[in-house]
Amino acid sequence: MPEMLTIALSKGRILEQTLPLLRPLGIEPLEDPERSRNLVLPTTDPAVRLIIVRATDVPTYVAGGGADVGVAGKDVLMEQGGHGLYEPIDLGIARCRLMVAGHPDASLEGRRLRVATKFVNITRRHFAGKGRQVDLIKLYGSMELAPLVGLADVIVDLVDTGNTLRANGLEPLEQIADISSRLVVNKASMKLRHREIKPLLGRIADVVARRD
Ligand code: PRT
Ligand code: MG
Repeated sequence: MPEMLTIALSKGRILEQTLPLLRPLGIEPLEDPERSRNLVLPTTDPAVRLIIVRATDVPTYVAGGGADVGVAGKDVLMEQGGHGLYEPIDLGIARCRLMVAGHPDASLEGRRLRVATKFVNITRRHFAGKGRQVDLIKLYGSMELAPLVGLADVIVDLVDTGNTLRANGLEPLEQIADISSRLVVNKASMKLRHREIKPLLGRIADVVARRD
């Protein structure tokens, strides 16, 4: 039997929105991934299995050969650098925007800004590009809290509906990037397993194109 093709996905919106792209290819998990405790899930295609990892770990698994293919947010790829990966398809799923946000009266000009975020690399680059030095405050979640309690002047976070910001009295101040999820491919797999991966990419690209 040829080696299994392994696809790395994360629970939540990426899994939810990727499964409909794989279904037309005859790839469906044999058990409910959101409920199963198994981290390796066989699919209806005996040559394909899914592995379930943290969203921020998808690039690491794929670059390191733990998976041949994966789905990762562009935010994660921008933050981590996307080294050792091909990024051939914009899947157009899990869309959102990466924004600077703060109190409506927060000024981005003037004195040195304190910026709370989990995206420290993106944030440093963004402000450096505007010739601004900022004090970065690395957080792992609940960024919206930081300006409320005076820990930071502004935050850099993902925004979809804007409800989370509004609920905390914050608003978007500046857009950094449009975000969607990308199909990423291990570089060695692309070469060595070209005969399996090339058609898979083609069929996924077709499903994505038919949706727009
Ligand atoms: O949640 P966990 O800590 O396990 O990991 P994760 O947050 O990295 O994973 P997940 O599944 O939440 O996000 C995976 C990917 O989905 C991200 O890397 C983005 O590319 C994409 N995505 C799309 C989003 C959102 N939309 C989004 N709205 N990721 C997070 N959010 C959060 C945002 O951080 C904020 O807390 O939702 C909140 C804002 O939403 P609105 O609708 O209130 O504006
Ligand atoms: Mg999350």
